[in-house]
Amino acid sequence: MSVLDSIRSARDVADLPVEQIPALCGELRRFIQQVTLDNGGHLASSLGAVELVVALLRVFDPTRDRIIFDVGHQAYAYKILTGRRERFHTLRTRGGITGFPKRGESPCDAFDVGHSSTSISAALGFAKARDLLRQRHDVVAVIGDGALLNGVALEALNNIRAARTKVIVVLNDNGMSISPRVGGLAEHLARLRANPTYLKLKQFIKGQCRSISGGEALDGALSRIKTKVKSLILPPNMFEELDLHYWGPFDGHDAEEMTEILHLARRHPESILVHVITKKGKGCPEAEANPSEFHGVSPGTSLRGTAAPKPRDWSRAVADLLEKLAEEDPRVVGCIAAMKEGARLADFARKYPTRFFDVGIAEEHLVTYAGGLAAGGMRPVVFLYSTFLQRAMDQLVHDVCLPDLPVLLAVDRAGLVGEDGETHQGLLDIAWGRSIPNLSLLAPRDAVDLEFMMRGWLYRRGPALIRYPRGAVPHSIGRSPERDGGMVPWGEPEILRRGERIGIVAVGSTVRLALEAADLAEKRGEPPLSVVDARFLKPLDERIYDDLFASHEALAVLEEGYEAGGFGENLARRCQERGFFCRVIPMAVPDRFIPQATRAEQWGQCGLTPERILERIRERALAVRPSTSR
Ligand SMILES: Cc1ncc(C[n+]2csc(CCOP(=O)(O)OP(=O)(O)O)c2C)c(N)n1
Repeated sequence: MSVLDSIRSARDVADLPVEQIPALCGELRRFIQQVTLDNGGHLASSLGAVELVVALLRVFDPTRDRIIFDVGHQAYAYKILTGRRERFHTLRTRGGITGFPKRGESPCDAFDVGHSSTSISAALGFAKARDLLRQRHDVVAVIGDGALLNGVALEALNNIRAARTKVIVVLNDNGMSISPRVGGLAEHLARLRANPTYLKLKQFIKGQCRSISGGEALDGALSRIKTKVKSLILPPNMFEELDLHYWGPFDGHDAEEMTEILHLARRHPESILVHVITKKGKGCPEAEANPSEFHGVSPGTSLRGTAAPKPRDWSRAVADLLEKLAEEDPRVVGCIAAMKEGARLADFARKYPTRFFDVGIAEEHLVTYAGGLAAGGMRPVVFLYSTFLQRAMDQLVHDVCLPDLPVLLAVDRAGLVGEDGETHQGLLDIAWGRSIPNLSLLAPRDAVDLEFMMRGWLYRRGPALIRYPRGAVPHSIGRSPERDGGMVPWGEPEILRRGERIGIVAVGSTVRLALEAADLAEKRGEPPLSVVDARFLKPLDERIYDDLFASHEALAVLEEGYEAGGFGENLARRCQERGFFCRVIPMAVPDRFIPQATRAEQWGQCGLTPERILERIRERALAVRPSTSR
């Protein structure tokens, strides 16, 4: 029986003889690697946090203490050791173990996470609630060095003194975000990491730990540490300046040392930050050598590179166009928040190092920074995943759209994202984007329109948001040879097929689906359906839509976004207001969080299949047949 087999619950980790810990960590690593390569997920970060997780579970009781992981992408070992080993092979699949901690999945998951830098705020909240309810347990935030440099985390650090409570912050420092971390504070961390004074202090704390047996000895040790700290001439330390005691740096792969330090931190009377150094990808040579590539892997990845070559994706197409536009116009610059790899911007960054800005995980700053660049005369293209744009909505409204600045938001992973699940769905940008004055909202169906739109933005005024989904980019959809080269003008929808009484208006990624539904209707001998590619969700070409309302009894509207506040709802309202009898039927994502599954499964769950679209048209439109107003 392996050591891992003997672990049924977190309690067993605490009771494990110390000499078995290395074997446990090795087995955990192999298990995480195997499942993550098969199912996809966050490999390098989870491999780097194995000993840290084991140490946390030897010191804290996860059912009583609250351990809050930041992002949660490093918590696979935690999931496995807290009763989810048997189901771990279902990681990130439909109905399976989720890729991030989730309260509904286990009582050991203290907080739902996925977006970065929330752990210290949540920990402070938990600690305050504990104090007010007169409970006694520990609250621990485990945060990476990339996530720590985000505004939300810094706001929480700033609040620690005022909150007058106790939290333990474990800073898991691997020197990396997805790519190497960037910025002035990042360098501050590097200095702390390398500082010999702190190393001496570390030796001292370690010495004290070894000598501690009971409470009295601990008190003595702590006060000696305090005196010692004071007696040392310490270089500036941002944490100490914020009244947060700083201990470290420690070797995060020495589970025994980590256990000792966490025991001590637990008994320390005030809030404390324990700085732990780890290696991203630890134990897997390929991931250690290339932690960015193995940060997140897709299903079926092999360590020697992905088995099947992947088709060109939307991110690549947008990144290539950025390069083209940058060649043509020296004002064009690219801006991103720590997602260079996902957005395929590494080539651009190499080619235009002075015109590429990675601000770290700092979406709010990113958008306002782009506003400043635009006001100063540049043409910034801001790359954001739709889900992370949520962080920067105020900046988009206040710092870009209100001053009507020429910023292009390239919104990637817009729509259903698949295995990352609920936290990462990009379903709100249409509803929000539509409501913001001055912002043009564009959804290309293929690479041809993508280029037309990006170029169009460059030679026009004002901000625009262009949304595109995860996955392969079709070069061209529904373009007849005679029409090629003749693009439909800026702002207009494109009528791809003219049917009789019923039509489908499709947004971006759903155009192909609309064509498939129309093909299916034809195959079944039903009256031909019109298919319209909306292209521009805002502003709306009112004349063309009035014509469509007038000439159709029913129009289904497909979009990969929430139905509430979506494009379909908007068209329905408009149609009604203008007094047409056309029935507009929004077909989009229903009003709930959509859990992890493949993207195709999620489309199915939301009724976005040709069969279901025809059924819904039949149910809603053909049941009652009003006369048309022409
Ligand atoms: C608000 C937000 N922006 C971007 C991301 C994408 N993301 C996930 S993990 C990660 C890097 C985090 O770096 P760090 O905290 O140092 O952890 P590491 O991966 O190095 O273990 C990023 C940028 C996110 N989850 N949330």
